Amino acid sequence: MKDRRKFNGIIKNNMNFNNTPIDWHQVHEVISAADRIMLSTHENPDGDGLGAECGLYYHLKEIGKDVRIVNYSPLPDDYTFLNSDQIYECYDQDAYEDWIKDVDLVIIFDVGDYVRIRTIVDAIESHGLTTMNIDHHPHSDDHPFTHNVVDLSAAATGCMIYDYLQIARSTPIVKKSFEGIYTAVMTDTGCFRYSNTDKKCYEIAIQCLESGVETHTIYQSVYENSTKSRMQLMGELLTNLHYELDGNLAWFIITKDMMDRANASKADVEGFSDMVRSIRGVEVALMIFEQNEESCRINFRSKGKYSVNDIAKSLGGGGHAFAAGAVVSGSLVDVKEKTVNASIESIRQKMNRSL
Ligand SMILES: [Mn+2]
Repeated sequence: MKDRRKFNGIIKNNMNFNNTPIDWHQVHEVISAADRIMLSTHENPDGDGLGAECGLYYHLKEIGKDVRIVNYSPLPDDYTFLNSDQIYECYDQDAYEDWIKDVDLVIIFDVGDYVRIRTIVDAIESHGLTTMNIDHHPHSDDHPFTHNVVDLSAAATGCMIYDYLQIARSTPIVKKSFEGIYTAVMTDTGCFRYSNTDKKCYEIAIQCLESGVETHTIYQSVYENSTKSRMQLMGELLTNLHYELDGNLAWFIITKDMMDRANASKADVEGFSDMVRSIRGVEVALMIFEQNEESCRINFRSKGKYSVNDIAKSLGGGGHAFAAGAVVSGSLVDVKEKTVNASIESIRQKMNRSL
């Protein structure tokens, strides 16, 4: 692997703003020096990763960079409104080899964990590409990135792109960038409702409106666009909720059979934990989603009284304090027992402590 400190022939100090005040001018220096730039986000991308990509893409395109957005997963249907210029590409090793090998800088958004860009990691490693992580998830100091730019206080990665564009541009941020940034902020704050919603989110929203973004259309595209499969699945899981600890914890299962019966896709499952968390008295919602016979995806949402990323971490995952998840190997029966027990135990301790 080539020396990570080398960048365009110049030895540079690697940046590591690991939740320390970010000097966006340093970030700007690195981005400015790169010609060919690849933007990427985690598998099964959400509005934040996709929106951050879109926000930066239109800026880099405008200033003449050879920029492409290459993701491991295809664009989810809900976000096609961001893709009128066909900016989102889906990675394929053979098709991209030629372009990727000469990439000067890979900027990865909202990834949480490097491995969540899946096989794109192999391309980065095999060509020794320079990487920049821009994220609001926690990362350890021995992270694998050349440059690390983390702000845990940012409500969305999209807010960080807004910060960057403020210093990078002498002209106002263009509407197409703002459409991405608005999508990022709107989705990661649950439409300006979650506890991470701060003054800056509203400031960004005002800027978006002033630049002509049709915020209601973005809302409808993301939130009023449910498939019938999703509704059928929702009906089934709502009649099978389990409550523990006097209703402080609510959990539910989505089996492969349920998915098949509803003819549902992974995207149809998004947001179910948030919905269950909205029940009165429920502090933590837990979803157990059977992926196959060997593993389940689990997802925690907390109202803010009890942290859940420690539970996710103990099961091999991670995330934010109040929104976390993991992929747990084992049959559904095993994962259910392990996960529900660990959750009950952890939340019980936290409830006792707060008495
Ligand atoms: Mn995010």
